[in-house]
Amino acid sequence: MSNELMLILKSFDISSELIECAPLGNGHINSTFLVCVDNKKYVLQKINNYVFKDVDLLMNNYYKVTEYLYKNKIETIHLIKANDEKPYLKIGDDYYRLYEYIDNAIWHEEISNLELVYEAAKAFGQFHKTLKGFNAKELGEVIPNFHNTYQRYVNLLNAIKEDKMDRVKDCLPEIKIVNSFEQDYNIITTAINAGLIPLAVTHNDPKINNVLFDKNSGDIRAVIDLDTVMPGSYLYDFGDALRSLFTGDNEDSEDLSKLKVNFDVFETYAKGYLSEMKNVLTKREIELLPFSAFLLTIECGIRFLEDYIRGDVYFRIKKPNHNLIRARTQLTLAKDIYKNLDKLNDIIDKLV
Ligand code: GN1
Ligand code: MG
Repeated sequence: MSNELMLILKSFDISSELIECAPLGNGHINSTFLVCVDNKKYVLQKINNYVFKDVDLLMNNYYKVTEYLYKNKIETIHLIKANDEKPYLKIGDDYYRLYEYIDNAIWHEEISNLELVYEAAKAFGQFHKTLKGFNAKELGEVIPNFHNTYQRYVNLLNAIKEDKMDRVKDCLPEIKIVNSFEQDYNIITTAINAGLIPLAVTHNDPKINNVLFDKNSGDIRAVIDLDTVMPGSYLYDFGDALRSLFTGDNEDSEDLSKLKVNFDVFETYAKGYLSEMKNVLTKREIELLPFSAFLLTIECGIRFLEDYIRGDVYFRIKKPNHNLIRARTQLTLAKDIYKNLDKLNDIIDKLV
């Protein structure tokens, strides 16, 4: 057992004998471990403080939201407080959090059937609906302008101008695609500023693998990965969930023909989400549901492209062109969603 790990656990008041510590999950940002001590299981995460500049703010959000969910009888992550009563631990420049492992639960990396899509949509709908009672203004902005697509675009333009790694020459077609949608990037933020869309508590990483299901019954258990919970728009989560479902395991694929709208998935997700949120969403939000899938997808492409141009400083990569490959998949998908917006709007019209 490494001394560092022992010290960390001790700071969370756990001094029994460690049995096992193994990597868990496959996020791009934090490092996550399953830690078994005596007969209890915990999740230990080293928080990436390059990505999350203000860990104290992040962990305060995390704590407030999980407490609120818990009080409202929604199963959630139970953070263990460190010896100084903070819900995280700082050692030198490193930050850690520890929480109880949610046992007898499974998650799905991919969707094997539409029922699962429906359930995941319901889980995020339930998350939104429950947190509607929580004032979003009580939360800090973990990553400022996280889903401000226009700002993401400006960041990309700056990276292109600087071109420090001399990589712009490798991605001219991708830059051209991004430029062609410039007029669409501020549609949601404009509606928020005009008061047509409320500021709400949003998850901001609504992937299928962030929903835990009961191992035996298959019922929804909890929504996890709460790092990016912050004030935002319900549309950010709706759009990003569809982006991630349409992408499936093709985020790294060089076969771009797979990056397409799946109408059944869209309809099922919308159905599941609206079963919880139909009476909460405003007219403008409902109108923008299909558009949000496009916007969040192109935004993700913009982010990967910017990171490729800057030299892969944000997203962990496994091969040299990884972020450019990721950008290509997301831009291809975004174009396909855009092309099909009328059909997607018809689906929503039918549902409401
Ligand atoms: C990052 O680490 P992971 O896979 O949960 C990113 C998301 C992106 C996603 C793309 C904090 O999430 O915004 O959509 O990669 N998270 C952060 O795969 O930037
Ligand atoms: Mg995540």
